[in-house]
Amino acid sequence: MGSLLGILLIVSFALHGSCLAATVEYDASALIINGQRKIILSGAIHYPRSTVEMWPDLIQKSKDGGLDTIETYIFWNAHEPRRREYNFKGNLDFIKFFQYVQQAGLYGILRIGPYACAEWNYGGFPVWLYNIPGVEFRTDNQIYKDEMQTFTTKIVDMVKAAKLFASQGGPIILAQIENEYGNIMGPYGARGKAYVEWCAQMAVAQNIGVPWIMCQQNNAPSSVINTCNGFYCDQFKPNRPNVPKMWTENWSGWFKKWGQKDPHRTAEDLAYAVSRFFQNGGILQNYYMYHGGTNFGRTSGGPLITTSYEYDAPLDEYGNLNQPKWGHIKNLHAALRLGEKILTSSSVNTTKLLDGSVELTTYTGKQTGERFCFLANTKTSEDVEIDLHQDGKYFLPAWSVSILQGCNKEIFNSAKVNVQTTVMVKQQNEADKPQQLSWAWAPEPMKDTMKGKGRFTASQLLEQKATTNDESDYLWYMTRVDNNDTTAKKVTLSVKYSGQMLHGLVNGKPIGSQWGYVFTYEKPALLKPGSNIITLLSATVGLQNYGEFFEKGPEGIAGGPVKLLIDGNTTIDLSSNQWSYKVGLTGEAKRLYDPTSKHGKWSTGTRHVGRPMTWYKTTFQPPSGTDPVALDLQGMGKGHAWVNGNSLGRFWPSLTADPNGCGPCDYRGAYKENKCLTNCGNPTQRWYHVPRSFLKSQDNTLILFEEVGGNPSNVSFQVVKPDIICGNAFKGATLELSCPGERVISDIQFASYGNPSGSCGSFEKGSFEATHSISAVEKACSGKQSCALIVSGETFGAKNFDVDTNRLAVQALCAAATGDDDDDDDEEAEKEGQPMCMDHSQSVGCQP
Ligand SMILES: *[C@@H]1O[C@H](CO)[C@@H](O)[C@H](O)[C@H]1NC(C)=O
Ligand SMILES: *[C@@H]1O[C@H](CO)[C@@H](O)[C@H](O)[C@H]1NC(C)=O
Ligand SMILES: *[C@@H]1O[C@H](CO)[C@@H](O)[C@H](O)[C@H]1NC(C)=O
Ligand SMILES: *[C@@H]1O[C@H](CO)[C@@H](O)[C@H](O)[C@H]1NC(C)=O
Ligand SMILES: CC(=O)N[C@H]1CO[C@H](CO)[C@@H](O)[C@@H]1O
Repeated sequence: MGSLLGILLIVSFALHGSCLAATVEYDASALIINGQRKIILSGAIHYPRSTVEMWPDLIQKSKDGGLDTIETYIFWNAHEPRRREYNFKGNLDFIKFFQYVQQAGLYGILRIGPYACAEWNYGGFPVWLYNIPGVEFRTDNQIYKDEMQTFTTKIVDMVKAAKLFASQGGPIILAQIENEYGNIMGPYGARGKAYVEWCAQMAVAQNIGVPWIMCQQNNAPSSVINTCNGFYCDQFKPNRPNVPKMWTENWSGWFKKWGQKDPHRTAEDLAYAVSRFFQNGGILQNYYMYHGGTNFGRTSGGPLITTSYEYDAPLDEYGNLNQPKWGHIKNLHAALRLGEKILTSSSVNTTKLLDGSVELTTYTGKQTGERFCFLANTKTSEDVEIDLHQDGKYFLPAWSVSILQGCNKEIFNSAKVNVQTTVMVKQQNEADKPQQLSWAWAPEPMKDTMKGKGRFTASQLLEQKATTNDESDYLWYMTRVDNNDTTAKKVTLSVKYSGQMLHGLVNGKPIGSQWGYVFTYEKPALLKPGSNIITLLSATVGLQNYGEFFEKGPEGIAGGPVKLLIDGNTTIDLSSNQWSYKVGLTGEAKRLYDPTSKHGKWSTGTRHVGRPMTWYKTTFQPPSGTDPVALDLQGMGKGHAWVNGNSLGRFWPSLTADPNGCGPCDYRGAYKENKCLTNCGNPTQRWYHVPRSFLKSQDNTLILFEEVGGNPSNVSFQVVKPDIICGNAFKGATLELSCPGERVISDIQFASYGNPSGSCGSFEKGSFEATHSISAVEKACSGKQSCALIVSGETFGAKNFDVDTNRLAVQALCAAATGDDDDDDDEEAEKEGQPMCMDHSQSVGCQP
């Protein structure tokens, strides 16, 4: 950390002219905005993964959570779906997104890329770019560089026109060019190095008046700042002195793939990683993701990324607080802010205590001499008690960091979560009459493809995205095979396949389906005498988004080979047969997903149950109120859903996660994406977000395309609402409880101050408990939207056993704020000064 003491080379990026303009400068220990030395606490929210109507609330909740900056990628393929045809409408209006950021008084980080990765379809690259002859991505290739420059310039010009760079008085303090190229650069050799230099030059020449960053790029040229991405970045060092240590992607959780379990990253471990980063001299950190959201339409990356991109982020897919994570890092942010002045202008001294696994880092303000400390226990299983003599004694749980204000007062510990847990559930809205949806269905017309009739032919097996331009998930491959015998012949159809779902039919009869990524499809079939038609339907589920040369990664049958195996020892290679092709579904071409489409032969009746390649349609009444809406698709197979013509994304509830491998989750020890898994044995994704803005008060239409066969009888619209809330706080902390939405705390099901055990949903009273545990909580909280309690022996009448390890555990319900008489009674009783003693089925005693 000696480099922090080095000469401060200040690089100025101000554009001159505007009086509102802010300068953004930096040195090794601060980002300096208008002369103010700052640490930056940022969160990623990708504008296309929510709706315009959700943005202000998401941004406000980020601000309430203690962030000062919102970061987003720019998604090239969404904005330029066809070359030089741009789309910045609706939730692609990133200018409006940054304007909301500005209105909230926050900074912005603009990651142009234009390669995004981000589990986004094809990493954000347009497929037309791949289909330009001679192009090579992310290397010293003129065609690619020209396109990248054209798009980058377009975005920069739009931002400039809207005056959104800080240098123009706007919120954007940093911009990013390229993205994590350093991870994959090796194989690109000298051309890769030349490309990185070019990226930096091209970016800097845009003259935006704020610094450019390049993440994961050790050789980043000196005109841009190299930053770190990862689960932990505390050991990261920028590639040259005098630049700040910045963490552009701190993975707050992990993404989910079809067929896999739900990953979780604990609040304790996330807070540990962020605390360690600032302990080790970090100055900017960005939660990836702060709100993950939804991969609407066909935007999910691949292979096989789910429609939900919740990411276990501090805000859930629907925009609700993910508690305790949101609140725990909010407390961390508040603690860091208290040290901001000292952290950004200080000398640093790190001391190792106890065999190097306990580290005390002291920041001492250069002018003031004020101190601010981080005390970390990096042991994965051993709690320690540390004596800092005149600065006090501290209990440090394993794998935790304490932040000590003045170096003598603990204001935060990453493993002590003093924040409520909110358990959210999806349920039919109790306020509404149950509704039975009645379904109409229409078969996907397939007479042509069953007979081998396509739109064009080729005597080879074509690569899928090159053929479809990614206008659809679906590509039909069809050919004819003659059986020269006079009897039916048993064969095996073998296809070398690059993914992700392959359906085979012989003479219109299904022979089987198989999914995955790069596998050999082998199914037995029967050839009748004479001419036979082989029909193969390939479906992509998100194009590859990561890796060196990933853009070339073939999709679909791509060269095959496709073979017939006969009698175990004869092989007929069909790869250079005459193949007939059709891109997409007839229903897509006829816009059957659009309720105003006049096409489609819809019928009623139950013959559709289990039928593959079927369109479904129903009308529905949306749930009343303002809670977020989720569509429960249990019973359906795989396909795509639309509400009033708006895509909810792909669905695949028939695919379940491995039943094994879930279990207790220990926050201690380095996080990996296969740690702390849930949802074993359940559908990978059963619920699909229906943003309220997609709904009308009347005449709503839900349309499903079902590819593999399902049963819509259980499909229903539900609301996402709090079930129970739990609070857990140690002595000395303040416990805050609040109910989301327009709800109040209605029923204190459990409250115990002492040594209760268990966790939310299963708390148990310990060997001792303060008598006023329940009554004090009821008095402070019942009937209120939120409440705060100082956790002390005094509050609960427990002066005689008020040991430091005491904690308060509370479990309560949230109820609608109006029309609930019980709550009113509570309030009246409170006014009269009588502590309420209600009969709670799970309460452990109430002795006011
Ligand atoms: C760093 O801290 C140690 C232990 O408190 C102390 O002995 C040492 O003098 C300090 N070094 C500097 C440069 O302040
Ligand atoms: C039938 O005969 C043709 C022409 O000889 C040959 O190309 C084809 O592979 C044969 N079909 C089978 C199934 O053996
Ligand atoms: C291979 O084919 C020949 C001729 O059709 C047949 O006699 C033989 O039994 C086959 N061998 C195996 C292993 O199936
Ligand atoms: C519908 O739900 C009921 C009750 O949970 C269940 O028994 C039935 O199997 C479900 N049907 C389908 C098609 O999922
Ligand atoms: C190197 C790497 O895999 N980076 C990925 C980290 O995770 C984020 C979000 O999941 C991706 O966008 C990065 O590409």
